[in-house]
Amino acid sequence: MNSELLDLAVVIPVFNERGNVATMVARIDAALKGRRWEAIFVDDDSADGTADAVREIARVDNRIRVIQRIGRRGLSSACIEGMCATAAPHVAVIDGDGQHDETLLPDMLDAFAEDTRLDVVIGSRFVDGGGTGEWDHDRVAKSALATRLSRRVLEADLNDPMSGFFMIRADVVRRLAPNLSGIGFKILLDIMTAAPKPLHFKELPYVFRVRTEGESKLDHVVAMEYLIALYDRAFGRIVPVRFAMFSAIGGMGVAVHMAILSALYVGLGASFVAGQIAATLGALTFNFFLNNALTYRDRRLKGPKRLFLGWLSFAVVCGVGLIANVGIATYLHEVQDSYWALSAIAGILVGAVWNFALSSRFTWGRY
Ligand SMILES: Nc1nc2c(ncn2[C@@H]2O[C@H](COP(=O)(O)OP(=O)(O)O)[C@@H](O)[C@H]2O)c(=O)[nH]1
Ligand SMILES: [Mg+2]
Repeated sequence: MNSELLDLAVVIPVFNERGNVATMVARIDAALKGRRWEAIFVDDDSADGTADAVREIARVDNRIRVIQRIGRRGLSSACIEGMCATAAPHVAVIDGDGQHDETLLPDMLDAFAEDTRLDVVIGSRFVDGGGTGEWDHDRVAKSALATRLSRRVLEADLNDPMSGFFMIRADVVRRLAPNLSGIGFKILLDIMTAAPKPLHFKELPYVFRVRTEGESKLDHVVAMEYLIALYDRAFGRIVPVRFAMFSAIGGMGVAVHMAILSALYVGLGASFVAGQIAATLGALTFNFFLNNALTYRDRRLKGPKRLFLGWLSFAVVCGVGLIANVGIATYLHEVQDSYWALSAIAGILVGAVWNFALSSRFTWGRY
């Protein structure tokens, strides 16, 4: 390889990592001495000014770039965009918090030179010489379970399919990009399962380091994100994940409604109207908070004022949705009355799609 030519792009997904940016650049620079590389930080408009911290360095070092994404969140999609934004033939993905061992990068590059059939080189915690450093017990157990599940999905003898640290041929990523789900945080698993023919890979050991600056974004959502990614692989094209979650939560809302109504009306002898109003508000509130925590966890509304305004817009959207639901169902029922249940289901479907579309635009549209 001609040493004048750009050989590697290091893609660094970052979210609220301002305090880690300069260290990352210095470490990558030291690790890749003598190689032609560039680093692309992909930031999801972090409030702490991560993107500006990168720009400060980029003004004096043109190997450094930043992609600042507005209105979007997500580790996988950030990595995909970074990987597609370079002319380098190899791209590496590495966390921006220093937990991955950047001194492995030259070995990864050399592996491609040694074996031209290789598509991807993976930094692995679970081969000889690798390790998870000072992980707590809970995290080790969760990760082991997820690793086992993924190995089954993959049907490849890969020891660390959940690794977030790897290097891949850029043309391979670009070819697969249209088929990647881009959801969740397991970009490597996404890439490996999207490939029509199994990719040639090699694992190199490294030890996961302890984070010293900033905080982890993935700890508490790991298990759920993982299930979402599996769902998306299997059914995502038929019913999108978000709509499925929104509808499932809507279904739970019905149960909440009935529970409140029966408690007030049957249990406490309140009037039916009062019970119905209280139950509607209760179910609405339940749905709002659950959707805020799960369906829209990446755009979660926080703070009393935003939560209240969000709740209010959700109530308005669902109120209109209810009118649409009843209107459609009544109309269909008037046209033909033999399939009354179908009329009702059509009304519910229209209402659900309305609520989903409008609330994702107005309630969780901006943050
Ligand atoms: N652009 C972007 N980066 C993210 C997002 N979530 C996490 N990251 C970055 O991905 C890397 C790994 O995340 P981290 O929270 O350290 O995960 P952990 O090491 O598994 O606890 C870090 O550099 C984060 O800043 C996201 O939604 N968007
Ligand atoms: Mg980390």
